[in-house]
Amino acid sequence: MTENYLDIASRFELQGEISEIKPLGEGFINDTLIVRTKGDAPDYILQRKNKAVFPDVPAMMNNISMVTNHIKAKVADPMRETLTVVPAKDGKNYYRDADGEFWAVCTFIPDTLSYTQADSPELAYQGGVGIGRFQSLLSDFKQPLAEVIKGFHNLPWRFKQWDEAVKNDAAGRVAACAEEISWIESRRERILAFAQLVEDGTLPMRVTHNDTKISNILFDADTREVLCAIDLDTVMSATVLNDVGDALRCYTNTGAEDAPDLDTVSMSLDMFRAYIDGYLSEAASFLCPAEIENLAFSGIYITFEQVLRFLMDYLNGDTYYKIKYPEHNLVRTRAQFKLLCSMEEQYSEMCKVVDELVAKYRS
Ligand code: ADP
Ligand code: GN1
Ligand code: MG
Repeated sequence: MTENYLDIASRFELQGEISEIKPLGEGFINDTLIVRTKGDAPDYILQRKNKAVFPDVPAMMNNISMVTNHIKAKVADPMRETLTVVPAKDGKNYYRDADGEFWAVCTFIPDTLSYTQADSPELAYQGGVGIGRFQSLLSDFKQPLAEVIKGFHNLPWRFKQWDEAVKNDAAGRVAACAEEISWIESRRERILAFAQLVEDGTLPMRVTHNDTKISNILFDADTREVLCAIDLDTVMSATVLNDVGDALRCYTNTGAEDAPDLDTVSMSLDMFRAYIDGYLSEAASFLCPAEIENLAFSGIYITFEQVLRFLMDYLNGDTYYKIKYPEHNLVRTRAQFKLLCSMEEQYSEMCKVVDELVAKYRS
């Protein structure tokens, strides 16, 4: 066990004696560790929050505390149905070390299943239930939430960053990426037209998760049903379509997000149906017509955004996402683009599926 981790963990109000601290999960942004304790004391999740990505960690932790407290007051099992933030010994919900790094702890929820890829429609259905329920539990949350990452799913803002990245060509990769850059440019107008629905208020702001890939949901190991949404760093006020779109990007992909073999990547309409079915089982009652109308398109716009973000990071010299090898962000870009094309090809079928499912829940 690294001495430093033990020292950091000891700054928090933990029960029990620590037996082990080791890395957990596959996140691209934070460093996540599990803190095991002896005997009956709970285990914990210790995270170094990425301060390059989250410029105001205290505001982010405040968002997480407010939202989890709101959920706890409503659910049957408050220790399992949402995260529990563990305070530092000085009472703050984070600890800042001597190097200026920010750390946070939450209670580890035992007897849960966690996935990096959805492998069955049943799981996709449960994932949809999880995010629909998360939004529904927070539908009466009225306190203002900090914008933890400026313009996170705001496409006009992403295009501003994109234009800068292409102009600056920081890593000298623009010339070699002419084809990939054309994928973005040829869709700019269509995507910005959609973003207008957010700008003009046609799509309402609600409390949303904003990072809904399957690894950010826990499932109950006994029942295999969804338990709760975790990784709440990006909880903000936004359109619910960000959550649906990001989840569709993850759950419907027949391959990995970074599959080098593009033949493995496509959008599964069965997984699409299952996810939307689960989501609407919780959300049909509160969604407005404009949200319903754009459920299918949400997969396209968030997958487009992810192509842009991976490629932009590659052009910037890999400064944002953790990478495992030098061309990783380019491989991710190409795999996500293949998924985007598959969604575009199946768009009319996706719309039909949404219509059928809306009829099921609204009849
Ligand atoms: P990252 O920012 O690294 O993605 P996450 O908060 O998503 O971090 O955690 C990484 C993984 O750790 C999750 O996918 C899940 O498997 C596990 N995990 C995180 N928090 C908990 C928790 N409170 N209880 C049980 N498992 C958890
Ligand atoms: C990041 O933190 P993690 O690994 O759950 C990213 C998401 C991307 C995702 C791509 C704060 O999620 O927006 O969609 O990688 N999170 C942040 O897998 O940028
Ligand atoms: Mg995560």
